Amino acid sequence: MNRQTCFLQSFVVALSSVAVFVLSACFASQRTGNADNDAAMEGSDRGGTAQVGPVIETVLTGLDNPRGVVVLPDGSLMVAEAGTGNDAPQEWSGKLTHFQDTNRDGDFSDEGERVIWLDHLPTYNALQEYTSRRDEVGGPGDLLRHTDGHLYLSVDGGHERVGLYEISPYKHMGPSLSARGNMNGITFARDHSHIYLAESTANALSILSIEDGEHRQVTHFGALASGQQSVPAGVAVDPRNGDLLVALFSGMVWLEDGVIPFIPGDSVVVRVDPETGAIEDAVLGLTTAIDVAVDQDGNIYVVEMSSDHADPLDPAHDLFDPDQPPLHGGYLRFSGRVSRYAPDGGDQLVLADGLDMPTNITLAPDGSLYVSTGQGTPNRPIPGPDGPTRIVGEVIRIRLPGADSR
Ligand SMILES: [Ca+2]
Ligand SMILES: [Ca+2]
Ligand SMILES: [Ca+2]
Repeated sequence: MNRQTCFLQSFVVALSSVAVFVLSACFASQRTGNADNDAAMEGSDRGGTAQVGPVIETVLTGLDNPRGVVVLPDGSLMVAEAGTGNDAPQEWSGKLTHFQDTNRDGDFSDEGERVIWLDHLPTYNALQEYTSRRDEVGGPGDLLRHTDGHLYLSVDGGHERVGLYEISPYKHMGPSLSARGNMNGITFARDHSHIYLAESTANALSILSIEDGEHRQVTHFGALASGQQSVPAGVAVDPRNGDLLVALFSGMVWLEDGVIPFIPGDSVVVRVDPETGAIEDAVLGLTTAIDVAVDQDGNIYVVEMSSDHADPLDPAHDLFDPDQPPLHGGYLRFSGRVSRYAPDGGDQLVLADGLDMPTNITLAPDGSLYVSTGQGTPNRPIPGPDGPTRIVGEVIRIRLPGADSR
């Protein structure tokens, strides 16, 4: 827990325009890593981080496909987990958990620090459900916290078990507000009266009224550069003007001699006018952009899940056999990253690289970023940067130099 981590993959060095940033960030991160972990956890070493790069810490590990993260006012975390992907109903393992460091020792592993709010929520793996040849787990997904204390959780449990649920501060899960299709990413309108939905199956962005459940499509996304479906995966509101930033993950490309799962560089983040639905490019040249966040100054944070495809799986592959050979399983593992772009989409700064299949990003009130990693069947053997390893769901925190800290 709390280990300071510097992610640097050698191929990044080839990207000369960003290499200097990454290298300086990593060396700075290592220096900061020598600081007292507890001080780093408490964010009390603010003066010492003035000139250094991002500090990356693992705050939660051993999870089953962590997805949406909410940071509560007291610094505790609510985390949605999509589960293991075992879709036998008696084995459903999707859940929502409250992680609170009650003894303030910098971890969430002490007695009573993990309180499960909801469990036994549906989970499935796309390998069997859609014979996708990829190890991809669905279940509880994105998570929001309303100013009135309610949580909103999107669930994609397979077999059309999709929904958007309101969860009371007393842990009661209400009926679904919408079940029209997959809602991979959700975000509040600035006044919290409505929720925007990134609908990957419909290739659309919609808006839902919390009061009466009225649903309206804001825009539909057309094909990307190679003719593939856009597959909106993440959505965020620009706090300056209410624009929506939407991560278009990109779908499969059918060629005469076969299917390409995705084409590196074809994924984008677009900016959508919430009134007119007009779409303009925000960040181009991405690969599997899966989530996005925007800060008060309009800077755009983008999560790319993987840099390439690798080792597609046979649909009959036993994902739960711990003795299988280490295979990537559709996506090149440990090649995800988090970048920050200027409001106009320029000036890329890589904040974290070499991440294992990150899926979700949350910008906390103190300016730190929480990123969920380790998509796929928990414990499945995979190739790692230092040899064979296994899939582990984690939440990392990225603290930026100069950001507010509590
Ligand atoms: Ca603790
Ligand atoms: Ca402890
Ligand atoms: Ca999200």
